[in-house]
Amino acid sequence: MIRFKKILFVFPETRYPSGQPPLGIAMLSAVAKQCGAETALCDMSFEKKPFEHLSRMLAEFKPDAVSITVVTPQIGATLTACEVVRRDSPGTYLMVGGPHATVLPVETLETSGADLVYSGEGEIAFRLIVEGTDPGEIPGACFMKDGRAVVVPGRLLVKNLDTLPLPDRDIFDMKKYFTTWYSMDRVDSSLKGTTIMGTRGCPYTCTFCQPTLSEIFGKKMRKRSPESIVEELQHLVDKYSINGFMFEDSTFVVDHPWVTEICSLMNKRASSSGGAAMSAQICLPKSFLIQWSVPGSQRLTWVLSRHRKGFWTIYTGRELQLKV
Ligand code: B12
Ligand code: SF4
Repeated sequence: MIRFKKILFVFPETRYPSGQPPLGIAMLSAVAKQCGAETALCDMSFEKKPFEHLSRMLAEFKPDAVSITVVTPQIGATLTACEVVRRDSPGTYLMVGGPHATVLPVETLETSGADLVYSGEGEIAFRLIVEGTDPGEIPGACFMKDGRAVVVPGRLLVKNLDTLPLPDRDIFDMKKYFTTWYSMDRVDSSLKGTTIMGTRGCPYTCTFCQPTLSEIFGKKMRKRSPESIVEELQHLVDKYSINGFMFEDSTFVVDHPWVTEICSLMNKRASSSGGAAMSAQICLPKSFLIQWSVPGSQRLTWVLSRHRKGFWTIYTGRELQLKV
C-alpha cells in the first residue's frame, strides 16, 4: 500500500523552451510508477499561461502529491506554483527538490511553504516518500517540526546506476522537445534527437559547478555500464526513430576506457543498423584536452565539430579552477 497514488510533477520553466527535457523529473516519475503510482507532468516550458495550465491540471488530474524540481533561475516560478497548489488544491502534499532546493533547503522550505524540501539525488528518497516513510527517517529531507525547519543529515546515493529504471520520457510531449532540441545547442537542425545521461557526479572543483554538483550527486563520479547506455540509445532509436543524441553529462570523458567502450559498442550497433547519429556535449577539464581519441572520431581539439557518415558532433569547452 503506497501513501501517494497520484503524483503531479511540475517543471517550472516559464521563460524559454529548451529541447532538453528535464531528465531528473523523468527519473522520479519512473520510480513512482515502479511503486505503483500514477504520474503526470505540468510542463510549463511550452505554455503561454503556465499557472493557469497548472490550475487546470490540478483540477483534472486531482493529485495527492505535487513534486516541483527547481534550478535557481526557476525559483520565482516555483514559489508562484506553490501558491497555486495551496490555493487550488490545499490538501495536496507539496514537495520541492532539485539543485536549488539542494543548496538552500531551509530557505526554500520557508519561502515555498512546502511540506517537504529535498536536498540531493532523489530516486531512493522518492521511493521512500511515495511508500510513506516518515520524512524524519529520510536523509536529505527538510521539513517543519514545531515551527522550526529540520534538516535530516546525510544523502541517499544510488550505488549502481544500472539498477535505476530508464527515465520515463512518456510524461513529456516528446514531439515538442524534438522540434526545439537543436535550438539551444547548435545541433544540425536536420537531426531528430534527444538527451541522455551516463554519469553522475564530478571529481573536480571548478567554481562554475561546485559545491552544488557534489551536494546533489556526491564527490565521486558514478557511471552506468556502456551496455546499459547503448541499450537506452537503442530504445530511443526504436521508440522515437531519432537519429541524434546528446550526452548532457557534466564530465563525460573523465574515464577514457569507459568512453572508448561506449563508442565502440555504438559503432558496432551503428554499422549493424545502417548508422545512427550522435552528438555529445562534453565538459573537459584542461588536463584532458591535450590528446584524446575514440574509435570512429577525430582527435579532440578545442572545438571539434564533424558530421561524418551517420555519426557525430562534439562540443567542448574549457572550465577553470579559480582560487577565490
Ligand atoms: C542538462 C543541464 C541543463 C540543460 C537542460 C536542463 C533541463 N531541462 O533539465 C540546459 C542547457 C537547458 C541547462 C540550462 C541551465 N543550467 Co543546467 N544543467 C544541466 C545538467 C548538466 C544536467 C541536468 C540533469 O538532467 N541532471 C540529472 C538529473 C537526474 O538530476 P536533477 O535534475 O538534479 O534531479 C535529481 C535531483 O535533483 C533530485 N530531485 C529533483 N527534483 C526533486 C523533487 C523531489 C521531491 C525529490 C525528493 C528529489 C528531486 O532527484 C533527481 C533524480 O536524482 C546539470 C548538472 C548535472 N549533472 O545534473 C546542470 C545544472 C542543473 N544547471 C545549472 C545551471 C546553473 C544552469 C543555467 C542557470 C545556466 C545558465 N547560466 O544559463 C541554465 C538555467 C536554465 C533554466 N531552466 O533556467 C546548475 C544549477 C545550479 C542551481 N543552483 O540551480 C547545474 C546543477 C550545474 C551546475 N553548474 O551546478 N542546464
Ligand atoms: S570539470 Fe566540469 S562538471 Fe566538473 S566541476 Fe569542473 S566545470 Fe563542473
